[in-house]
Amino acid sequence: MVKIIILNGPNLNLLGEREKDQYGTYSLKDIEENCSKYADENGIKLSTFQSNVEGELVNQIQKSRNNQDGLIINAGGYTHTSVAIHDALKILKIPIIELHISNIYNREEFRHKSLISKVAKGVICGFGVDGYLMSLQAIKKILNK
Ligand code: CA2
Repeated sequence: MVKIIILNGPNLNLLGEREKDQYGTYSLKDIEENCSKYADENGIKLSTFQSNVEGELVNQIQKSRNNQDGLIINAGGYTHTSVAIHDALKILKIPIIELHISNIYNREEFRHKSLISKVAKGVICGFGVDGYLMSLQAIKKILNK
């Protein structure tokens, strides 16, 4: 069974509550339940983690180096600023998918730069919350090769 973790960064705990035109109407709980269903049907042991705190995300990334086969991360606003998250991800030897609900390249200029892309196998962005399932499918395909 492959082990995959989905990490979500700051403010993503508020999904479905505000900015619905940008991020949709589903809550993070809805998304995680949907991903868990897919995981159960596809032989994936799925873990999920959300934090608004940069260091907690770094801790979780470090833990993943010994007990996960793949990692999906929507680092939220830290995508564009966090050297610490970039450095923690760089240590991992497992495939990493960078995920964004919105298309960060057709938004404000400050969102066009990602510190995560450099250490990610690939990026899924702009497909709304469907991107979470797409990321799971993509990482499963990489791991089954
Ligand atoms: O599109 C994405 O997934 C982002 O990672 C979301 C981040 C944003 O800073 C990135 O540039 C792109 C922000 C997440 C904020 O989520 C909210 C959800 C509901 C209400 C308010 C914010």
